[in-house]
Formats: sequence, structure tokens, C-alpha cells
Amino acid sequence: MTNQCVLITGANGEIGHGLIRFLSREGLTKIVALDRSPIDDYQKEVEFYKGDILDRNLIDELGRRYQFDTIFHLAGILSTGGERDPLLAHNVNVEGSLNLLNMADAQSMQRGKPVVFFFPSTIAIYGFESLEQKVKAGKINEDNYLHATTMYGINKLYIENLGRYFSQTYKRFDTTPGLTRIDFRCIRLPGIMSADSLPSGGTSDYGPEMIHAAAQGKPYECFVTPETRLPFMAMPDAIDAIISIARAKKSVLSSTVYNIGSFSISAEEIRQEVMKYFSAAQISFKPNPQRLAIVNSWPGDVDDSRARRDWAWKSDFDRVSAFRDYLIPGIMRRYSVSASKVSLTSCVGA
Ligand code: AKB
Repeated sequence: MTNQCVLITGANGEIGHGLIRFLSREGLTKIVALDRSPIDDYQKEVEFYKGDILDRNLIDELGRRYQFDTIFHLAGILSTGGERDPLLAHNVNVEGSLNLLNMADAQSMQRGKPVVFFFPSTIAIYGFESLEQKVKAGKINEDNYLHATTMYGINKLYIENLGRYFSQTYKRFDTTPGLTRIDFRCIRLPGIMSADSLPSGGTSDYGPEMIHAAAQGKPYECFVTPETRLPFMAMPDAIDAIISIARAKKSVLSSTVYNIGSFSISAEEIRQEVMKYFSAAQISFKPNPQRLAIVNSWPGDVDDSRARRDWAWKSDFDRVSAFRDYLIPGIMRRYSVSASKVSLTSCVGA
């Protein structure tokens, strides 16, 4: 993938940082980044634009200035943020995505070459009626329980459909022969845990927050119950999945939408992993009914066999190695925790 030009929206978010770091290290891609706040660390390697995805003039201007091979559209308002201001979330998540899809469509048509449009969907597009139904369902595939309960989940599910529409039947009555459409690809991400950054405005945030608080010696009150279960993934796996699907041959993709899994873990099991390394960590549980209800509506695990079969998706980490080899060593570096303060027998990768 040499001399490619990519656009990353939401570049200052957690995944944006990880993606920029990966592409910069590789050094093969021209990176154009967009965010409402500057990305301090990477200004030299990246052509950065400070702005909003709702600014249609800016998006169209980027479309005129660059020829994008791939657009990683990461900007959006997450589930808890979205419930705090549902109309704003709808506007940003839907109208902002539409602006990007429209620009990608114009570029694809002008160049006669489909722009790859990567969209991060989420387990929040699923919705269970009750905790009992969630537990009974176990690992779920892409086609069932599509009853999102949050504005964020509803927006993501709609954009999954809108992206497929843009890639298949948008402008169906246009008479241009051989109309070139965008190449829309999306994965449904589980909760993500990064050693380098903390999420904000999500509802799976209790996982990473628990680990980061322990490393800083801060007490943490977890807002779900100990038995609350979600699928989670370490950030390097998420970046690997995003790059892999964006670069997969079109001919192997049987769908525009894929689950990807790594490990399923309860809040109590996260606490136990954290306690292996930070034995003095003070973690208690004080469920917040509204946030708990959101997490209880999401699956505890996902069936990712479609991604494994089509584009050879495979997570590099399991529950134990995600903590031992990635999260704990990275978080210790981030907060300059000295090795003597953690239980080194557990910290093989430190
Ligand atoms: C959120 O909690 O909103 C996100 C997600 C699971 O999509 N992290």
C-alpha cells in the first residue's frame, strides 16, 4: 500500500491516535487528519485540519484538495455522551457521516475508482430486551438482535445501512454508464482498552478506567455490577482489524459488516486481572442504573466467524495476555509506575 492518501476523521480520539501511530511508523501513507481539537503529538507527519465533520464546506474542500484512497471515518459521539444529548449525537453521527459519504461518492465517481470507506460500528447496534435474554443468547452473529437501545447504537446501525446503500444502489437512476460507487466496509467493535489513552463518553469505559485508576493509585467506583459482561479488545488488535479490513481484497468480502471478537470478560474478572498486578488497587462497585441498563442491552460475546473466514481476522491477545503483555506494561510506562510497585511475578512482559 505505497503512496496512498488517507483521511482520518476523529483523529484525536483513541482509535485515531492508534491508527496514526501505526500508519506513521509504517511510513507509506500520506495522512490527512481532521478533528475539532489538535493532535499534539503528530503534527510533523500529518497534514492536520482543525474542524468539524458537520462543516460541509470543509469536507468538500478536503475532497477537492486531496485524492483519498481510504477514508477512516472515526469521528462520532459515543453511547453515554449520546444519551446526554441525543439530538446532538444524531446530528454529529448521522449528518457528519453523510457529509463524508457524499464526498467519498463524488471522489469515486470523478476518479472512476472506488474510495474505500471504513466505518467503525459497534456492539451497541445490538439490543436485548432483558438480561436473561442476553445471557441466554451467548455469542451472537451479525444478523440477530438488531434492536439498538441508545441514540448512538441507532445512529451506527443506520450508517451501516446507509454505507451499504451508497456502495450498492445510491444514484440508481443516474444514467452514467459504469457508475463507480464507494467501497464501504465496517466492523462492529467491542469495548476497547488502550494503555495509552482513556475513552470518554462511552459506556464500556469502566474497563479501561479501572486499570488506569489502579496504575495511578486512585480508588475506582465501577458503575456496573461485578457480573456485567461485555466483549473487550486491546487497542493493537482493534488497529490490526481496521487495517486488515481496509486492505482486504474486495473479492473476499461477502458482507459490508463484520463482528470482531477477542475476549469476553465480566467487570469482576477485569478487577481480578488488575489486582494481579496492582494488589493495593481500591476497586468497588456502585452501579449506575442507566449506564448498567445500556451495558446489559449489549451482547456478552460475539461470533466473529464471518471475519475469520473472509479476511482471516484473528485476535493476537486473549484475556490474560491482553493484560500481561500489553495493558499493564504500557500503563506502567504511561504513569511511570516503578516495577517495585507492581506484582512482578505476574508482569512477564514488563
Ligand atoms: C461505547 O461505550 O459507547 C463504545 C462502544 C462499545 O461502542 N465504547
